[in-house]
Amino acid sequence: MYTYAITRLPGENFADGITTSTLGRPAYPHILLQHQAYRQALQNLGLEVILLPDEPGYPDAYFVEDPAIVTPTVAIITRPGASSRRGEELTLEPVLKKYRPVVHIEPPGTVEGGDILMVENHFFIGISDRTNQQGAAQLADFLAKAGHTSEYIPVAKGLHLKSSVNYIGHSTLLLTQSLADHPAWKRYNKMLLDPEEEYAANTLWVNDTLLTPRGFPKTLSKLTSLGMKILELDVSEVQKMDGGLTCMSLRF
Ligand code: CIR
Repeated sequence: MYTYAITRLPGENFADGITTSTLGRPAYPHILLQHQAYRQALQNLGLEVILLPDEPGYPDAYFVEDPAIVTPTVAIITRPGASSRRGEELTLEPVLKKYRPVVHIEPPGTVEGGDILMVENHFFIGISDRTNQQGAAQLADFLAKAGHTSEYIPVAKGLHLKSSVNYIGHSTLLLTQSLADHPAWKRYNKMLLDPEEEYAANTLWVNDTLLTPRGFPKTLSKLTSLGMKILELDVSEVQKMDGGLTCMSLRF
């Protein structure tokens, strides 16, 4: 069960962040409403939601999942592979220090939290354009010292590992068909996404409720079959910036 969620307000210039999406330029008033609904959903699930002010120099900084990884015993400040995102951690670190001892990924390592999938005591570390081998090795070392196991997964498609696979509780992973055959998932039940609904891989399991992006009916019906509580959230403006539900909070 999670107790806290750290979030950050999107800034007025959030549309200047990095994106590969062709869905169009997102609108500030809309993302503010979507972010507010997201925070409210987390609060309704019993989390204390900490809201940090926007960071005008860092238009992607509301994707707080990337500059840090929080485990039950330690917070790891990452070193994002996207150089424009280095520095987002400066105002995050003092907040994390209130809850956890803090350690750092050092150059030449790069890691972004979107590549890190925690499944109970085990961590899957995506090796991607944003997370390199040196960063992954440093992270694996920190995790081992904290009593966790980990393994590496190559990310061939999508921005981050969690763009394609997420844990939805009850020993089940929600993942794209292209990732499905990887031997790493053999211990888990697999729910495969329809090829035109791959964005819905970024579904967030919080305190036994699934937060899933609105607009993916096939995924919704598959998730419904699990019998868990499900909440659909509109994240259209977040999707336009290559982000999703997991990216906008650090949960611990
Ligand atoms: C970026 O490209 O870095 C941001 N526009 C999106 C980051 C999304 N974060 C995530 O999936 N964890």
